[in-house]
This record gives sequence, C-alpha cells and structure tokens, in this order.
Amino acid sequence: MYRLHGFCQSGNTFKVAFLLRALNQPWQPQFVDFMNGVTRTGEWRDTTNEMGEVPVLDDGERRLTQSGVILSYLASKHGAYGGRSEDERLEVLRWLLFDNHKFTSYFATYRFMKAFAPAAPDAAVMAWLRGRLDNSFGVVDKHLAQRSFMVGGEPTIADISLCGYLFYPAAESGYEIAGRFSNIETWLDRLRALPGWANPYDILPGDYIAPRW
Ligand SMILES: N[C@@H](CCC(=O)N[C@@H](CS)C(=O)NCC(=O)O)C(=O)O
Repeated sequence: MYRLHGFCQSGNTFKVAFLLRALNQPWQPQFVDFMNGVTRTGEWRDTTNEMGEVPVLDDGERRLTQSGVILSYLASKHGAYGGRSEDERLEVLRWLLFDNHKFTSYFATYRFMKAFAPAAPDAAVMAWLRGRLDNSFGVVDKHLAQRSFMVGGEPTIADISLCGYLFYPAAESGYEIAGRFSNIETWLDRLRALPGWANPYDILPGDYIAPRW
C-alpha cells in the first residue's frame, strides 16, 4: 500500500491523492504538521525530505518526492494517465514543468499569503504575483480553448498537476477563475467528473483553517 505524506491544504499532495484514486490504488495518508513547522526541522529534512517539502510518497522501500516525479512514476508504473505516445509523454512533461515553475508555484504562494501566512500579505508582492498568475492562467486558458484536456484527447497527469490547487474555495486565494478564464472553468468541470476526483478536504488529513487575510 502506498503511503502519502502531506496535509489537506496542500494542493501538491492533492495531485498525488487524485491520481492514486483515479488509478484505484490503495493508499494511506501520513499527516505532516506543515502549518506548525515540521518540514522546517532538521530531523524531518534528514529523515523524510531534504528539500523540506511535501508531498512525499512511499512505495515500499522506495521514497519519492516532487509531485511531478511522483505523478510520472505512478503513470508509468500503472500504465495510465501518462500519454499514449512518445510525443504525448514529452508534451505531458512540458506542462508539468510549466506547472511547477509558473502555474502551481505562483498560485500556491499567492494563496498561502492570502489564507495562511502569519502576517498580512504585502500588497506590492501580491500585485506582482497576480500579474504572473494572470499570464500563466491566460496561457492555460488559451490552450484549453481547442481541446478538452491538456494533452491528447484524454486526461493525463498534466491535467492532474495543473488542477491541484483549483478545487479549494476561491476565498482562500481571492483569485477568481469564474468569469475570467472560461475554458479553465469548463475543464475543471470535466476533471470533477473523472473517477477518483474528490474535494481535497474530504480525502487529506489535517484540520480546515479559515482564510486569515
Ligand atoms: N515542486 C514541488 C513543490 C512542493 C511544495 O512546494 N510543497 C509545499 C507544500 S504544498 C511545501 O512543502 N513548501 C515548503 C517550502 O516551500 O519551503 C512539488 O511539486 O512537489
């Protein structure tokens, strides 16, 4: 059985949980008390992930980190959601890299500052991040104008990676998708209909925290 280290506010953890459920694989969650600083301790970094990040996936003796690596590993191992040809697999990798650099990373940071940071966010920093987000969301929205899923005609881990933070309440980020990125909106509806989709707060460990700012 897979063991997934993470917590419910973590969309990066959700990506892995969504794929495990879509693949119908048994897994158990391992709660990581991120909000109280566990991943910043030397002990956690020495024993679990030197990068100080979740998600972490244990598959028996094998331990993997970085959601893109984990998604690629699971897609390859179970022969699904990875793309059906070499060209599709490369296209999936292209979007995973874009997601990790410019989509999830900016969105997760923006949402963390707005919802969970110990101090009120700096307006100038938020405005800069919002500009980066508007560009990245525009790129994905335009790509989805011509297709139902990011790569090929079927869902892949590119979709599962990009959507990781987009099912959380809009109030947590204050970043509105509805009415601004219509192709992303309809794509999210398609993803919600996939086997394995669930609300992150229903399947991942930890307590709900109301947005702070
Ligand atoms: N690229 C990494 C990002 C992981 C990540 O940033 N995880 C957050 C929690 S959702 C974290 O552990 N952040 C700690 C930090 O940024 O120091 C992935 O996709 O796994």
